[in-house]
Amino acid sequence: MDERIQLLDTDITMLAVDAIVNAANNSLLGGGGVDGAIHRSAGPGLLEECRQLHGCPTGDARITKGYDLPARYVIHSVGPVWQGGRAGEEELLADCYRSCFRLAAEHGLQTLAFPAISTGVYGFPKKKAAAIAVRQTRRALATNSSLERVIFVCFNRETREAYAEALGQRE
Ligand code: AR6
Repeated sequence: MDERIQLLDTDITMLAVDAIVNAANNSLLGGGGVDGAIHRSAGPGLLEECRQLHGCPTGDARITKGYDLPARYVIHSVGPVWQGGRAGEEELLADCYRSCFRLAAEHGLQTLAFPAISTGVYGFPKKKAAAIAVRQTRRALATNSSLERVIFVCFNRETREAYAEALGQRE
């Protein structure tokens, strides 16, 4: 099952996959980090479509077209802000991954790339986040046979190490 999971050190906006996931905020109207990069590369059509969605609750996800991106779709998911771990953050982050995989299944997507949702500005501990991402991905791969490849984009070394550990690899 894990041969369908791949770690890539890259900028997620470069990937020609069926969908890239955006680590968005509740407004879905853009921001910094990966969200800013995705909106910049996709062009103004993305923001226009996002405006029609009227936001998204934490833990949920919405799908749009990819516009000028090489990816066909963008799945916007809103991760929790880390508040110390007692505000349901782990469950909310798991909800993000479940929501993304639900949309991927509904749209018959075969290739999907994730950033490390919540682990930037939102401060979620990288190792805990990677363990949650890997657990939910393994579950989705076990039930969704049309999913051919799930890429975890590692934007920095700590993120790659966290995923490698979660996948049980040694680096
Ligand atoms: N490609 C892949 N990963 C990236 C890229 C990129 N181009 N740029 C950053 N990352 P963050 P969050 C990594 O802060 O913590 C925004 O303002 C980054 O290194 O983008 O969920 C939104 O609008 C980190 O590993 O998202 C929200 O307000 C990961 O992406 C808020 O930030 C997530 O970092 C969301 O915060």
